[in-house]
Amino acid sequence: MASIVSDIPFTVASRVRKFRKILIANRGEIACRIIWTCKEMGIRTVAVYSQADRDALHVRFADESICIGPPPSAQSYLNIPAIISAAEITNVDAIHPGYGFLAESAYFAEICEACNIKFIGPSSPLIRMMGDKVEARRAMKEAGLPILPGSSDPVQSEEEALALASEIGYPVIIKASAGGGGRGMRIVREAGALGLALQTASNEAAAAFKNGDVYLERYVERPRHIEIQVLGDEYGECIHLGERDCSIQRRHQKLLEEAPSPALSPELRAKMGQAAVEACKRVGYSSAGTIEFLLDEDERFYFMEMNTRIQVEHAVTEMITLADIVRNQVRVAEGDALGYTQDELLIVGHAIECRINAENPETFAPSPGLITACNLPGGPGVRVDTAVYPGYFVPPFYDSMIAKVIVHARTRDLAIARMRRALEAMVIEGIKTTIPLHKKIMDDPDFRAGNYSTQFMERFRSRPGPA
Ligand code: MV4
Repeated sequence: MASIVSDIPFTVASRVRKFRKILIANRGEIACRIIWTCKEMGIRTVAVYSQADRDALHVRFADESICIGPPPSAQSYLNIPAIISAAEITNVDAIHPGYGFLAESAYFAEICEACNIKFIGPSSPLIRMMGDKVEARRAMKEAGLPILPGSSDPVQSEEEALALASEIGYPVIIKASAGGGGRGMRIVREAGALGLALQTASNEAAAAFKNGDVYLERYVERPRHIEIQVLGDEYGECIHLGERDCSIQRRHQKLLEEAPSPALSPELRAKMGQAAVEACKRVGYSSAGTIEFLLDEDERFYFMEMNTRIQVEHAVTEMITLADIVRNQVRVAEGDALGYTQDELLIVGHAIECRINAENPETFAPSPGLITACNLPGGPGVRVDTAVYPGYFVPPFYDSMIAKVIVHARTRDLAIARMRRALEAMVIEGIKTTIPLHKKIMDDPDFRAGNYSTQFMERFRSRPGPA
C-alpha cells in the first residue's frame, strides 16, 4: 500500500462550531448541495423559497423554511429585504448565497454584515472589485497575473478606441466593464467596424447592467477557457485545487466541464496554479473563488475574470481532490484557518460534468413542465447533483439547469465511458432535456481526443451524426 489519503483538519471532530444555523439564499440543486454539507457539519439550515417552489426539495430537506415572495426572482430570490427578514426571524448566523441570484452582489454582502449576519464568501470590497472587469484587470495585473494587451480604463471615445486598437492590433474584442460571462461582447476585425460595434456594445451594456462602460482587449482566436479553483482564509493563506476546462460552451453557457484539462502539462498547471494563488494572496482573497484564464494556441495564458462565488462546476474539482468546497467555504467563514498547504493537495483521476438542462437539445428552447418519470444514474464513480424527482414540476421562472451528472474515474477515457453509460441510464420523461446532446459529445472524436476549444459547439452543431 502506497499511502492512505486522509484529511487532518476535518478529522478533528470535537471542535466547537461557530455557526449553529445557516440560511441558504438560493434554490435548486445548489441549495440542496449546501444543505447536504451543513447536515454533515451539524449545522441547522433555513430554506427560502418563492411561491413557485413550495414543492421544491430544498424546502423539504432544510430544517426550517420561509416563503419570500411571488415566482419572479426579482420579487423572491433577489428580494434582499425579504431574505434579510427571513434571516432575522430564524436567527441564523450566516447566509450562503450559492451561485447566481445575490452571490456576487457586493451590496447584499454589505447588508448582511451590517445586520451582523456572516456572508459566506469573500469581503464585499473584493466582490465589488471583481465585479468591475476593468478594475479586476488592473488589480490582477498589479498582483502579477498576465493580462491581454488592452484598456486600463473604460473607453471614452471612438478616437481613443481607434488609437488603442491599432496599438493592440486587430482583431480586438469589446467587453462590458459591468458584464462578465460574455454578455455584451463584440469582436472587431478591422478599424472600419469599430465605431458601430462600440456603440452597440455600450448600448447593450447600459440596457443589461445599467452601466454602458466598455473596454478593449486583443482577441484570442480559438482559446481554451481554463479556470483555477482557489481557496483562501481570512489570515492570508491560499491554495489552489487545480484547474477545470470549461471550453465546451454555447452562447456563453457552459455545457460540460472537466478536470484536469486535457490541454495542460504538469508544468503549465503548476505555473497557472502558482500565479493564481500568488494573485489571491496579494489581493487578500478569502473563501472559494475561481480565476478564469484564456489559454491560447501557443500555451500562453491570460487573466480574464475572477468569480467570487462557488460555481456550478465545483463538483469536478471535488471529485479529483476529495475536497468539500462548500465545507471549506463554511469553515473559512467561521474564522477557521485553511489548515492545508499546497503540497498536501492530491489530484486523483479524471472527472467530467454534464449539465442537464430542461431544453430542446437541438434548438435549446426552454422546456419547463411536469417530470412524469425520472431515473437518476448511480453506480461506481457517478455523482448526480439535482433537485428533481418523479412528479416534480420544473417552473418556467428560473435557470433551465435541472441536474448535473458528474463522473470520476482513474483516466479520462474511463471517465468518458462512465459518463456514456450514466447518461444511458438517465431517464427524464415529460420534458425535453439535453441528455441526447451530451451522448453525442461523448461520442465525438475531437472531444474524445481532448482536442477542442471554445469554438467546439459551432463546429459540432453543423456536423451530422446519430443522436
Ligand atoms: C475573450 C475571447 C477571446 N479573446 N477575450 C469572455 C467571457 C466568456 N464567456 C467568453 N469570453 C471570451 N473572451 C479575448 N480577449 C473569447 C471569449 C469567448 C467567446 C467570444 C465570442 C464568442 C464566443 C466565445 C466563446 C467562448 C469564449
